[in-house]
Order: sequence, then C-alpha cells, then structure tokens
Amino acid sequence: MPDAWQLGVGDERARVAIVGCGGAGCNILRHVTSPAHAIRIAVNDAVHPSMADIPSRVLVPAASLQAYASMDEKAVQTMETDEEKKISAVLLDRDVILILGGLGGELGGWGMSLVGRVARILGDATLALATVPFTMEGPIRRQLAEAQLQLLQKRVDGVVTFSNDRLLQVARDLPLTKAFAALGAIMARPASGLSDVLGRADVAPLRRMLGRVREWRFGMGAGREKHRCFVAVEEAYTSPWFTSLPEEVRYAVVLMSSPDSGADAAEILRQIRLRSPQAELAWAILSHPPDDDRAVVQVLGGV
Ligand SMILES: Nc1nc2c(ncn2[C@@H]2O[C@H](COP(=O)(O)OP(=O)(O)OP(=O)(O)O)[C@@H](O)[C@H]2O)c(=O)[nH]1
Ligand SMILES: [Mg+2]
Repeated sequence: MPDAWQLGVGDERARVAIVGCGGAGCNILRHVTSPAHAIRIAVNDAVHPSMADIPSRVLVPAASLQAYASMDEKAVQTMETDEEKKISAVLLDRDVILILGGLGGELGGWGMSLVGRVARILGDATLALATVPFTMEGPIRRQLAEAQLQLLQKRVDGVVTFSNDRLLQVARDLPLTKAFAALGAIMARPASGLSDVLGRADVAPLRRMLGRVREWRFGMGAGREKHRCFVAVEEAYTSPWFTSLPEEVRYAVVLMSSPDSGADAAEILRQIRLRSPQAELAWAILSHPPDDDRAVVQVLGGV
C-alpha cells in the first residue's frame, strides 16, 4: 500500500505566513483564522476595506509585477526591486507560505507569482490557492488568468484552483458578494487548517509531495451520526471543485476533525483508500470545535 504519514506529530510548529494578494486574495484572507505561530499579510495596491483587520500590509503598484514575477529565481537570485524587498521583509523567518488570490486581475494574478519567487529565494515551501475567473468575465480575462496560472505553477510548489463558474453552481441564488464570501470561507479552511497543524518536520516532505502535482483540487464534506465518516468523505469527493476521478488521485492531503477523532481517523482514511487506492496520503487531525457534532473532512487531491 502507498505511504500514509501524519502531519504535525513533532513538537516544533512550522512558521507559516498566509499572504492575500489583490482584491480576491484580501477578501479570502479575512476568513482565515491563524494560530499564534502563523501570520497574515495583505498585499494590494492600496488599503482596501477588506484589509481592515490585517495589520501586516504590503502596498505595491500592479504595473511591474508581471515583469518582476517572470524573473526565474534560479537565474536571478538577488532581489533588487522595492516590491521584492518589501515582500521579503514581511516573509523573514517563515517556513511555509500560503498564497491566496484571484487569477485574471492585474495585482493578485501576477502578485501571487512574485510572492512565490521571493519565498523560494528565501527557501520556503509554498502553496497557492487561486480562483479562476467566471466565463462571463470574457475571453481576455480568461487568457490572462491562464498565462498567470502557468507562471504561478513555475513559481510555487503547489497550486490549488477554485473555478468561480462552479461557485455559481453552489451559490446559484446568492448575490455575488455573498457568493464570494461563501467561497472565501471555503478557501480559508485549508489555509487555516494547514497553518494550524504543520510541523517543522513536515515542511520538506510536504514540499516534495506538492511539487509532484500540476494542479491540486480541493473538496470538503461533513457527516453526522453513524455514517458520518462515509458521508463526509463522499461529500468531499463530490464537491464542486474536486473534479478528478477518485481512482486517479495519486497524492492527497487529508485534514479531518470530528468529536471522536481517535476512532474516526482510521475510518476516514479507510474511506479515502477505498476511493483512491493508489494515493500517497499526508493526513492530520485538526482541533474540533466543542459544539460541532459533525465529522468534517477536507481533501487536497492531486493526479
Ligand atoms: N471567489 C472570489 N473571486 C473574486 C473575488 N474578487 C475578485 N474575484 C475574481 O478574481 C479576479 C481578480 O480580481 P481582483 O482580485 O479584484 O483583482 P486584483 O488582483 O485586485 O487586480 P486589479 O485588476 O489590479 O484590481 C476576478 O476576475 C474575479 O474572477 C472574491 O472576493 N472572491
Ligand atoms: Mg484590485
């Protein structure tokens, strides 16, 4: 059977930075709860209302981000630009950088790659969670998003994409701001969970695993009572953003929480194995809110 390893077992916590880039990134960042050993950073062109409770802010003009982000970190290892210096100043002493943003705009779309470049020069592991524009935003924006995604895949260890079109399938009757808030809350879950659970010892193996997959997908589900583990895993695998075929998943990061995590962990992993027998698993048990009677399963899957 392929490997399964538990995250967060060692004593030392990984020092995580969660960086929201641009309008979408800062909106998502608001929903992230960060533990004491993690910091939240907002990167944008000006102070927007969404950044109100994020004290750590980096203000950069959007204009040059594409050019700076395009510099290969192996070819150009020194950070000469003000933008890079500002970003590296807030990322010092970190192990893992989680990057949030929307593809298709000018700031976040390129800014995420620049953060990736800086983080890599600093030697950190990186994972980006990025939205993909609505089809109705038009072909120009979609082409821009595609070019940004290709660069991002070169600059960070792993990219998880969330299509905004699929957001409308889930939140069909909501006004767009509410739908954005709903997706922001969903995207914040793996960011909060990983920053909470990752240990220093996890950084290197997780980085290797992230690097083996071109495009990661996210799913989340919850179940109650007797069949809670089955229901939670099934719902995660049928989530709108989890579009891979279960049996093709070769790598999975599984974050779970339940009122009886001792007993449920084994059953949740068994349910994952039934669907994805070939997958190498990295898994963790998250702290569980006392008033929640559900088993909740998050899966980052990669083929
Ligand atoms: N899910 C979600 N998507 C968003 C949100 N805001 C924007 N988007 C999407 O993200 C893309 C980029 O938009 P922004 O993040 O506002 O753009 P930006 O990075 O600030 O760049 P500018 O164009 O310079 O403002 C848009 O085309 C939308 O598809 C949000 O709050 N939630
Ligand atoms: Mg903007």
